[in-house]
Amino acid sequence: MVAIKACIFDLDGVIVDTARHHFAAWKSLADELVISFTEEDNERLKGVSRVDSLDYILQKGNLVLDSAKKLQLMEKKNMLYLEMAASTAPTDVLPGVVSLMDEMTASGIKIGLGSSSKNAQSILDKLHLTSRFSTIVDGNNITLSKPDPEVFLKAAAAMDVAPENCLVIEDAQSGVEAAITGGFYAIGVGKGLESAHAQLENLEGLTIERISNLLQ
Ligand code: B16
Ligand code: MG
Repeated sequence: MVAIKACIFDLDGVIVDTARHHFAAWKSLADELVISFTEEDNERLKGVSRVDSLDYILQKGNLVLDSAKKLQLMEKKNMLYLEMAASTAPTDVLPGVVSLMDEMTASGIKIGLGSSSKNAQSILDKLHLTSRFSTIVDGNNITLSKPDPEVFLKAAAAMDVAPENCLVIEDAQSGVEAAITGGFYAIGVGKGLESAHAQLENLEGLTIERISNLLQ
């Protein structure tokens, strides 16, 4: 029997579908730079930091830019993203998230956030979810982005729970890899996340009992 004492949620793509805004913003920037940017590229960038995402796109286009220009492009991408995410509201929380959090809190399972995004706090505020978290670790608190496990290790340490007693819920290949490397249980949401302990299409109807069965 797996003893889960804490659950670390990824943000973009797990709690809310802001992943589509990240894609649209990077796509618009890549179009401007005349670099092709596909859904497949986007899959690889999920969970990856802003700077690493830009480096990936520039490398794809064989484009070398100085750090001032790169900073300018990252600011532009973030402005686009923030414009698109501005209307994010509690009704955008993905199905199944709130009921799972309610059940976990009632059962004494701590809830943490492990996101690469520097915008995580403002998105959680827009969703009215901030008070549900025992700890929030995001792109502002880490030096290495997923697939490095730093973000999850910091969240687990803040909740005083060992990785082997902690579940990570992720939609990104980089995030699942980070969780597995860090010694966590991982549930992947979406496709192509075979290295997770279990894969689900979405969180609708997910309960603690079902999680226990999935992780057996
Ligand atoms: P920002 P997550 C990640 O969030 C996104 O999946 C990824 O697309 C984005 O590049 C990264 O955050 C950085 O976001 O530019 O807002 O700092 O999935 O780890 O919650
Ligand atoms: Mg994600």
